[in-house]
Amino acid sequence: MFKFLKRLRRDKPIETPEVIEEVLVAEPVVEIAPEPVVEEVKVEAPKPEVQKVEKPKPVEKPAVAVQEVELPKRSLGDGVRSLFSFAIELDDLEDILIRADFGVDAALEISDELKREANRAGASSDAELRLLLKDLLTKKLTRSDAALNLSDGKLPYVILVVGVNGAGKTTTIGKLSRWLRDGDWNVVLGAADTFRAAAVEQLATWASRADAKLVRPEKEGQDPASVAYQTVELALATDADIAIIDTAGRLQNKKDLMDELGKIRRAVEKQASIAEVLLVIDSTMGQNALAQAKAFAEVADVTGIVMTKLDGTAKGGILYSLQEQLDLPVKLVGVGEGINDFAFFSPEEFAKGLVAYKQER
Ligand SMILES: Nc1nc2c(ncn2[C@@H]2O[C@H](COP(=O)(O)OP(=O)(O)OP(=O)(O)O)[C@@H](O)[C@H]2O)c(=O)[nH]1
Ligand SMILES: [Mg+2]
Repeated sequence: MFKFLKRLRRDKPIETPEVIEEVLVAEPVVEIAPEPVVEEVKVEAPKPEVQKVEKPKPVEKPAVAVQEVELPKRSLGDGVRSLFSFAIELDDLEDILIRADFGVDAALEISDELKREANRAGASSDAELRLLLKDLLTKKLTRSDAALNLSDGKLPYVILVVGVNGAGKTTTIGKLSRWLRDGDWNVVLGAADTFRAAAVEQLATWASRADAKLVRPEKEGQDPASVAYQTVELALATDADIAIIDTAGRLQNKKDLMDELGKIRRAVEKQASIAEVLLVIDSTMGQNALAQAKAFAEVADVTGIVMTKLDGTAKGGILYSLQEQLDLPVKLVGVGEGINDFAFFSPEEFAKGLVAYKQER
């Protein structure tokens, strides 16, 4: 399980000791005062003369005390549909993987590797092949950068959530917020999808279900960047651990998208750094998902992928293609519409689901 750092709450006892392995107070951060900046100002007439001006030293912020926590366990459960309702045949494997959207090259590579492994291990029964395939997929899907970047202690962590219409951004934000609240994180949400009143209301509903604070636009069509700014402002003012910003999915073209996300990013960065830009992808979109993801990855400095609706597709291989072709980690997955239908991406659980591997086989 991943370990994260959130703000140490001094005002109340820690209520869920089972998820908190140890409480650490961060080493006091030694902030090195910058060298005084010297500005040269030219004074005109009569003789040119140089005057030295010292800028005031920036006020040093006290280090935030943080504690190391795990987040409550959520599992993919039965959310991943198996590719094999029948015995695995090595000769059919490549076709099955192609049909499940693994992509032609990956399908060939995986099926060749499985054949070699099976030969080497003398494996031929269905149970043996399932185990080997599960292990092979797990190995290929495992990356060292799959954890959310919530560990550098630079609070509040700011997460931008991007993706096309209907991908599942708002739903994912609701699920993620609830999960963080369950781990006693303080969460602020920003409704930067400002052009549809319904979008704001949808996020408001999730905010109340998740017990998160919400920053809404003061009027319809307010500049999304100003909502993002106010969201971070509220997070700072209320000592929140995390600010999550919902963005619009329906921009006309790449340039509009780039401009809007760029503005939001700059507004956030006036007060905090951006911990994650999560790209939400609907896994039922098949190969279209790949094209969308590439377009977003080009303009949005994406740091991780959220694959939603894995429960609604028998083509889970799209996750594999995306991770491979974009060289970006899948960090979170959605496996239903409910508030708990959501998990960190676990390559092993995912591979088990695809292969219908059960321990007791
Ligand atoms: N089955 C299933 N449905 C999901 C999942 N995630 C989201 N949905 C559904 O997908 C639909 C769209 O989700 P939203 O969260 O509104 O998507 P969005 O990206 O915010 O859409 P816009 O605000 O229009 O850009 C809703 O009906 C959700 O309930 C999932 O993991 N599984
Ligand atoms: Mg939305």
